[in-house]
Amino acid sequence: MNETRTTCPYCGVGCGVIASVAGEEVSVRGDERHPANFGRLCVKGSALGETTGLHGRLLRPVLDGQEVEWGRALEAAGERLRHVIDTWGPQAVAFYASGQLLTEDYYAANKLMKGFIGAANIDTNSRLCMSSVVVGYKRAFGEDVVPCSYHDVENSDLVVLAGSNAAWTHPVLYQRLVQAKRANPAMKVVVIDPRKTATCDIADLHLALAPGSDAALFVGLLNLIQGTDDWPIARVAAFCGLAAKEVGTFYDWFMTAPRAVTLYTMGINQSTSGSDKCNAIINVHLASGKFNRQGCGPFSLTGQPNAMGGREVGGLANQLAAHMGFEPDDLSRVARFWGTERLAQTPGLMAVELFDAIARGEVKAVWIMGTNPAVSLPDSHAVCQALAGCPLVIVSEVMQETDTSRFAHIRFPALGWGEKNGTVTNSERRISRQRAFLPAPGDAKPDWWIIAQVAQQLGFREAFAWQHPQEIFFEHAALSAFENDGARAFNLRDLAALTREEWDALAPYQWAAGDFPHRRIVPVEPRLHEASVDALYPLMLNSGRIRDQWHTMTRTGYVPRLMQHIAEPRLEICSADARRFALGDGALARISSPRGVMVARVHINDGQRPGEIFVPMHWNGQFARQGKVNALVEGRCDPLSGQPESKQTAVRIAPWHPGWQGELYARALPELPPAVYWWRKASHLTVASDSPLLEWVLAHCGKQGWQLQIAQTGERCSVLAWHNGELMLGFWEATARPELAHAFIEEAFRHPPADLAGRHALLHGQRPGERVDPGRIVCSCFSVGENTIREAIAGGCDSAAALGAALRCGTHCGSCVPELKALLGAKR
Ligand SMILES: Nc1nc2c(c(=O)[nH]1)N[C@H]1C(S)=C(S)[C@@H](COP(=O)(O)OP(=O)(O)OC[C@H]3O[C@@H](n4cnc5c(=O)[nH]c(N)nc54)[C@H](O)[C@@H]3O)O[C@H]1N2
Ligand SMILES: Nc1nc2c(c(=O)[nH]1)N[C@H]1C(S)=C(S)[C@@H](COP(=O)(O)OP(=O)(O)OC[C@H]3O[C@@H](n4cnc5c(=O)[nH]c(N)nc54)[C@H](O)[C@@H]3O)O[C@H]1N2
Ligand code: SF4
Ligand SMILES: [Mo]
Repeated sequence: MNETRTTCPYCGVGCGVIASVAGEEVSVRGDERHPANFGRLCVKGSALGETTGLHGRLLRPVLDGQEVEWGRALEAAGERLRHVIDTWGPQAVAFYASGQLLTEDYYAANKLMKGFIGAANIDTNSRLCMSSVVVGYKRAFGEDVVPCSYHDVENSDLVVLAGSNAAWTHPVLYQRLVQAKRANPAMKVVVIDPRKTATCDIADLHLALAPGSDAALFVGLLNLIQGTDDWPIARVAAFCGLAAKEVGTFYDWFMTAPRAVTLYTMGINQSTSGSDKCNAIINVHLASGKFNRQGCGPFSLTGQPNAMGGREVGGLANQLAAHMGFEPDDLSRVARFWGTERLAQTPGLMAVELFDAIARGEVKAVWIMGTNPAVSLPDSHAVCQALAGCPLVIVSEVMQETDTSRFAHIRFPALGWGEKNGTVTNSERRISRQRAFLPAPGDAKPDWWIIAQVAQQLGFREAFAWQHPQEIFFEHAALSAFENDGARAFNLRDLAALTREEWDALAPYQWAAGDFPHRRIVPVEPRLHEASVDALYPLMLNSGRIRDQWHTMTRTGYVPRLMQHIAEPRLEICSADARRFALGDGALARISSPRGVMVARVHINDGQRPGEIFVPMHWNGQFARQGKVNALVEGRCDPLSGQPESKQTAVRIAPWHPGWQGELYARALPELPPAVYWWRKASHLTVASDSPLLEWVLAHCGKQGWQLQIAQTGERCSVLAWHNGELMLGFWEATARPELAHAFIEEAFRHPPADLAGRHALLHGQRPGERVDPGRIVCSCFSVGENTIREAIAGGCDSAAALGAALRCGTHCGSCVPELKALLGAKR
């Protein structure tokens, strides 16, 4: 069996993975030698082997809806881009890239746009994610350099997690923290988040502050450190909606801890004052001296696997390249290095303004690579309209159908994880190799190759003549070192001389952060979010991630194991608000803002503050009808960073009682009539509508000539459709949601029940005999369901460890332990 050391393509922890291929089977395990994870993987990482199949993959170039050869697709892209540039100038072209591209891809895209097309209109989804952080570090240190490493998190006395649900979003780093705290019980953990999240499981203090109020908390702390009194504790507590005592405890701990590290992510960055919040955090570390030594510092965690690589390359519209900006010296240096006379001279359009410019017709051609803006940008109806009206949309994708690729005139099939070859940089500035261990499927090609080919079509031959990603890496490393007398900390001089073999074998490499010679405390005036609730829109909507899904679900949404934990868009709301808005647990609700509407299932959770609800960011048109939260979010941005306020939107909410609810299983899922709401699960669709779907299902089966088995009792009906002894479709519908033995139904599609009794039980959606349905899956690693866990608790298991011993749940990646504890708590 062949084993390949590579890197996980999900979060910014950047875990090392060992992949092995045996026939069609791909299996993965953690790489014990990788310094990010030392062998651990989370649920998503462990399920990587289940994502490498070719289901739904885009395998051929598509031009105006027709599959074509590469030559034709590249020529068309070249001609059409050339036409736009010749007619309207380079400013009419834009690239929208991604922190999930490899460094080599990113470098190629940045060089083509800024260096040769000659405008700086290349922005990326990192604008929605890390751009406030970049402003924060640059203002404080003069350069975008992260001053911490993972071992600082383990070797600290106080770990503050601000706006981070690391237990679900950076799970392996969180598990490292769990272990460190176990080894050193004196270590304290503070979680700052309006919601009580899984991360709070190990918190000694949870500050459930008012949304958007974080800056005051840190400005108050700075006041205390510096002995000034603009923001005394009482003022901070009032601003943040916290008790003065809680604030006081946090300040005490920070002041007395010999070492402290603050981890911060989207609860801080995704804000109209995100840059200031980042500086408010950095300030307390600089002022207290808890900086640039072990166990200390302001540590922004990157979200995507190569968000940091993108920052190194300079792939944002307001950076130039390799930690250089648009100052005259930098412009001259980069122009000489690239050998170009057309280098962009001024910053380009940032994501939200870029799509506004497309809507206004100023940008006439956009090339989207490795991101799904129709889902992930705020105000997604406006984004879709902009794309629908754009004369030239090019999309480089691994998947055939996404909400964004619907608008593409040209689709380029890209290689995906396991097929592509290059480097990524994680949160702690560590460069790791992603290595290919699968053959290129169909006509799919590496992103860098596609970019280089289009560049050649545009006439830029020598500058894009690379034959291998190592050549691009070499150039990138050389640029970082070019005329670098130490003024730029980002310097890969040591890697610029690697041979192809050495680059192939490159072990994880962390670049040095330097000594931070320029340190600045940036004055911050705390501000709240700009979204404001009123009588019409009385609730604040927060959005973010769930444990087992990755962003717009293109890769995780089809993996049954990952769809079990949370299978529908769900709305978390406290019980008082649920009563106030007449919402029952498990019922459906419509959430609306002035921008749009979505439907989600109510999940009552008293870890939500009154007046605030939470909805996952993941669902979209491929997985649900009206399940997309960004349809509601407004495109308000931080003026310095351009990062949108994705975490706060004023909304209203109303129960929706559909007349009918059902579950539809089919070998090939049909397209449903427009009035039906649906949610795609691993194996079937859940449906809801105001009038019954039964007749439509019968007509659909009739058209196929299938044999029908129907049962109707009162308001409940069931349909099985058979063809040549095989089950083709199963449908259950009632006025309330039918309870079914889902695993039994799934089995029946592979092995239909042989006897009559079995078929009868199947028709009623029940398993013959009385085996309990395992219920909602809590532990994805071992597929252990909530009902099974409750049963074990009733049978005497009284701790997470006891449950683990009995059922194995929680014993692999550990991500479900907080939920196990919640179930144990509910019992008591
Ligand atoms: N499972 C999973 N993991 C992921 C990803 C994924 O899609 N799925 N994506 C990756 C990416 S790209 C990113 S950027 C990271 C994001 O990682 P995180 O930032 O940890 O994830 P989020 O869920 O977006 O938001 C974190 C928390 O911010 C809180 N929050 C909201 N408003 C405020 C506020 O005003 N103040 C404070 N203090 N907190 C607030 C939310 O309640 C939420 O719990 O995750 C990475 N890891
Ligand atoms: N409301 C709200 N909105 C948010 C957020 C939030 O918390 N709340 N978070 C924001 C953040 S932090 C982020 S990072 C974004 C993420 O949002 P997106 O970047 O839009 O999400 P992804 O699903 O990761 O999109 C990646 C796309 O690239 C494709 N792809 C995968 N591998 C490759 C490859 O190798 N090459 C190419 N060419 N394509 C590939 C995938 O199929 C997918 O369609 O969402 C942002 N939007
Ligand atoms: S923690 Fe992040 S990098 Fe590590 S296995 Fe999980 S998703 Fe992959
Ligand atoms: Mo992100």
